[in-house]
Amino acid sequence: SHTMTAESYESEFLSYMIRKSKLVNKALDEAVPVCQTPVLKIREAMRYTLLLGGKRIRPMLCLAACNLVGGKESTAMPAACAIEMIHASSLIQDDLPCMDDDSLRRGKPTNHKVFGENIAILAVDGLIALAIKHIVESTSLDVPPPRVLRAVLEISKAVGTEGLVAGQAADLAGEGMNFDNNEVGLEHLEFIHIHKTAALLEAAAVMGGIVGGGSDEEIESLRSYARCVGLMFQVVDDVTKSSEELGKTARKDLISEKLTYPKLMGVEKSGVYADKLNREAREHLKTFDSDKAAPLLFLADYVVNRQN
Ligand code: GRG
Repeated sequence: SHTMTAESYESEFLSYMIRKSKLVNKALDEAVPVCQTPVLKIREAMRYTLLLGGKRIRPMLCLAACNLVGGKESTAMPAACAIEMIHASSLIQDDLPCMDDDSLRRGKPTNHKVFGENIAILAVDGLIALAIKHIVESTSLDVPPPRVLRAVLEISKAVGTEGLVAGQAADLAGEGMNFDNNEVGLEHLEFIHIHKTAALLEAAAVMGGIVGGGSDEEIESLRSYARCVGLMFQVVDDVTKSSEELGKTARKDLISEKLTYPKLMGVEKSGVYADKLNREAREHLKTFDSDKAAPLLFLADYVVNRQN
C-alpha cells in the first residue's frame, strides 16, 4: 500500500471532475436535440446556455450522492441533467436587462445578447419544462415511481417560492435597503443564499439520494451536507470578489453596494465562517463509508479553494 500525497489526491479529484463533466455534457447534448425546423431558434437558444461551459457542480453532486447510497450513476443521470437545465434557465433569467442586465456569462455573450430578450425568456420556460419532462421520461424504469415523484417534488420546490424564486425575490426586495444592523443584514443575506444557491445544490444531492434508493436518514444527511456547501460557495464567492474589487480600485464610491459577508462580518471572520461550513459539511457525511464519500468531501474542499 502507498500513501497518497495531498497533490495526487487533488489531481485525482480534478480528473474525476473532468470525467464526470464529459459524461454530463454528452447526456445534456442528447437531451436537447437540435431541431430540424430552422424557424425554431428556441432549441438553439436552450442549447447555447446549457452546453457552453459551466463546472457541472450540481450534476456531479447528484451523481455522487446516488453512488454514495449504493445506486448506479446512470440511474441519476436524468435528474443530474434536469438540475443543470434549471441552473441554466436561472442564469439566463438572472442576466436579463430587467434583472442583473449582464452582457457576459462564462466569458461569453449572455443568452439575450445572442438571441434577443424574447427568445431568451422562452428558452427559460423551455428549459424548466424540459427539466421536469426529462426526469419523468428518462429515469430508468427500475426506479419505482414513488421515488421519481419524490424527485420531481424536490426539484419543483427548489425552483419555486421555496427556492430560487424566493431567493431572487428577496434579493430584489433588499436592493437599496440600508442594513445598518449587521444582524438583520446577515439574516437577509443568509436567506438569499440559502434560496438562490443552496436550494439547487440541496435538490441535486437529495434527488441523487432518492433515485439511488437511499434511506430517509441518508437523504437528510445529504441535504444538510449540500446546504453547507451551498452557503460556503457564496461566502467564498463574496470574499474572492471583495478582494478583487479592493485590488481594482481605491475609490470607495466604486465599490458596489451589494450586501456581502466581508461587508457584514469582515474578511477574516468570513474566512473562519467558510472553514466552519466546510467542517460542518464533512460532519454530515460521517455516517457514510469515507472512501465512498471521498468525491463529496473533495467537492467541499474544491468549493473552498476554487478560483472561479
Ligand atoms: C427558475 C428561471 C428561474 C429563475 C429563478 C433569476 C432567478 C429566479 C434566480 C437567480 C438564481 C441565480 C443566478 C443564482 C446564482 C447561482 C450561482 C451560484 C451561480 C454560479 O454557479 P456556478 O459557479 O456556475 O456553478 P457555472 O457557470 O459553473 O455553472
